[in-house]
Amino acid sequence: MTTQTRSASSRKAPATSKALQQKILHHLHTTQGTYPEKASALAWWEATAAAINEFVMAGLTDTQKTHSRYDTRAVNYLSMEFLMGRLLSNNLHNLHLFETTDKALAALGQNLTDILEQEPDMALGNGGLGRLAACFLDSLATLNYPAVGYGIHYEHGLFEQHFRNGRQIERPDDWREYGNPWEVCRPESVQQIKLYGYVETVYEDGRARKVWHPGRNIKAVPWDIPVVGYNGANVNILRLWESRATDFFDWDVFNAGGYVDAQIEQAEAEAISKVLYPNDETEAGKELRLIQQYFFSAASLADIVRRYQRAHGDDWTQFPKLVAIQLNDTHPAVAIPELMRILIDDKDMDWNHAWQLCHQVFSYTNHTLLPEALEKWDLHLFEKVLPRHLELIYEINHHFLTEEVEQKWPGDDGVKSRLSIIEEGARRMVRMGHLSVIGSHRVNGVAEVHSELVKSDLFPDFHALWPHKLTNVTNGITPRRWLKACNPRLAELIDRHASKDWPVRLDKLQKLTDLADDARFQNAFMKIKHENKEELADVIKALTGIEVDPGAIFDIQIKRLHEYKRQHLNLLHILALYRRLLENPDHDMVPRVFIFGAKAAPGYRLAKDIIFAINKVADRINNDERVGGKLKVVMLPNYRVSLAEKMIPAADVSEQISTAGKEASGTGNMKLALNGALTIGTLDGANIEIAEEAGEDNVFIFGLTVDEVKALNSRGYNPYDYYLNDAELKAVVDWLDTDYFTPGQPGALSSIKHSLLDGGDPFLVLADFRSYAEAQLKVDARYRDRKAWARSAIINTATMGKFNSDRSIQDYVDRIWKLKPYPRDNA
Ligand code: CR6
Repeated sequence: MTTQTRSASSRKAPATSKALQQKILHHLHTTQGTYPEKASALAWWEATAAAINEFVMAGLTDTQKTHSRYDTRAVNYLSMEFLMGRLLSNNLHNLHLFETTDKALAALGQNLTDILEQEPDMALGNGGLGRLAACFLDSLATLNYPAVGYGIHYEHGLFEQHFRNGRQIERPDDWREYGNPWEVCRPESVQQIKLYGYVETVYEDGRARKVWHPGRNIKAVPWDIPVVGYNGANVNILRLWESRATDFFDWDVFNAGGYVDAQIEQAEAEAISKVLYPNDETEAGKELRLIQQYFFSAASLADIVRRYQRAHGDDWTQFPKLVAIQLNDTHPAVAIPELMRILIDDKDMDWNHAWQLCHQVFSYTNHTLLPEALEKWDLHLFEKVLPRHLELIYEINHHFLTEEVEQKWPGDDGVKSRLSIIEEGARRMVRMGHLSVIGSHRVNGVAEVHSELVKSDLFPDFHALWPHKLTNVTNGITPRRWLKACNPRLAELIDRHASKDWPVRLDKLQKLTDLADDARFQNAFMKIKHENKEELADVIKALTGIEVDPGAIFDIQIKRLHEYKRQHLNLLHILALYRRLLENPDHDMVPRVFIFGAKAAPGYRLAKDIIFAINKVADRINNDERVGGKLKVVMLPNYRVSLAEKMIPAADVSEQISTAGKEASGTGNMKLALNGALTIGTLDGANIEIAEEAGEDNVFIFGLTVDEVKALNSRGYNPYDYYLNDAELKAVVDWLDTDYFTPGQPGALSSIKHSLLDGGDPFLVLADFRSYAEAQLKVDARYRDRKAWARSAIINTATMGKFNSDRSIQDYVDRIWKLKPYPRDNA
């Protein structure tokens, strides 16, 4: 057996369009119970998905057989979020069935593009962290690494966003209201999950044993979503757990007239997987959230242990050789004490042996330095929900502090209290980050600068204690979804000018740098960008009624709405441009369309106010004749993966303007640059590495650096210093206080001004404003030189090879997971 990724030429020939046509018709008849003249677009989508599923399932069973034949080491990727988006188009591309299906449907009088639009996004995540998990699954399958994604089968994914009078309104997302053709329920792998109750110490054979008497039992039902690798590679699974009431509910209560109580119990059990918490980067601290975390971690571990024991029984020697478990942020950190509980309480293992196994299998990825996102649980809440786990955490902590910390820093109580899993204070807290670091053999950050800050600022004592534990794996994105599938014209141009295997060897795009000055190639490249902009203009018109000119610069900021991401910095600059145009209608600027997409956490007031402000400013500017079409502002509603796929190929400018030190990595920055957008950004997260790859000439860097931010903050930052010394800045900030953008409602936008001045401007918006505005002038100047712009755009596409998520996965494999690839038999 070879351990290489299969090349394009060695894969089996895909189906003919005739054969596919038959399959689709067959499913239209037999699974949809309808016929072509009558079928709705949704039925066509279902039938097409069912036809493609035949190939998917064949790949899945072959992969599973291969894994069990070779008893493979696998990574289990535990994540509360998987932002998968739509699957049909992706599966068609990865199976090389896109054109064939297009033809097959055309012969049936259907249009594939319209049919693809029927699929609801699988939005089981908030943003970057969840989308990263989805890209990683794509790469793991493509590289033939044995892997299982484990998460939660949320009934409602991230809320649907609507605007009412410019304000964000949330509506529940119902992605599987009418079923979902990709998922397979696996009743044979159901798990029972315990919660609440108390712990009893029983003495047996002169030994004390702990017995947890749970107060509740919940059933965890697994749903498998196949993850199709590119080029007929492996098909792995994403296993999502749904919560249900257990079967052993109390029939006596039920019969005694407790019908309603029984129903309530059922509703409570089902609440666990009911809804995704819509907070990006903030910890909710709610009991239900802790239960969600435990629920899916415990179900996943039980499944991992079951799979292991099926082959190895009670021989635990192979466990760390076959099992790697990655904690995607601290959300599944409770898996660490849960594995200890299984090994010690259920499998009768001694502490040291159990801890050794634990430590060998777990590793943890940190995705943020923001204090509000570093999870801590109130100790009493934790004890109520997971009494046995709290005991185990105390014991882990005791061993750690008395053995490791005391050894290194004898008698130092300061360092002990800093490193303790338990935070002492008015309310005692369990620090999940500490637990994750202590229980893992490797901890990584997600971009170079972020990983350095994890070492120096977040976990300096841990770094001193274990200098080799902390490492970096820079994030990546799958070029299959984020170039091949979403930007077919550019993909085709690259096929012709670089090499055809770029979707698995993204570094081969480098060849395009040779063509960066070639006038014909430049024209072809820019023509594609223009066509993509025309398509996005149609989408904008359809969604908002706003007409935009594809000849203008399309300047795009897409990401969650957060103060640290500074959409309001972008907004202040838009106001400055508007003001310049009002003061001088002949003001010379390249026409620009600022396009936003962003959801705000429903409870995040200021973020919602910023959305409102963008919408109100957009209303005013877009309807002001005086700007002469030079300026347009668009906020697209309900930003999500499938909308990103339409926006990214059409971007000229990519806004990556977070306060330095705040954005751990960013991954939208990579997608936009790969599709030929020029970044305007701070030296933050992966922007730094993007600038290194593309060259500083091909990006527009501005603003304070991480060190300058630190220095300014320690000197004492006063936003008034900037506000009072920059007339234009002062004017636009003050503008927010008038009713110019909200006629009849003065003060409707004042919260933004307030946060920037009396609120202390925690993200240094005013400090970076001037440097940002100057960088924007450079963007304008570069765009006037069409050749120079085209050159930079091409170089951006050409140099993004590093950000292939295949490279990230290979880094994880080399540094952390130590997996071997196993191409499936029969492929
Ligand atoms: N919000 C980071 O903020 C990073 C992703 C994936 C984030 C972002 O910079 O690219 O993770 N962090 O690593 C968290 O979700 C905690 C994010 O998506």
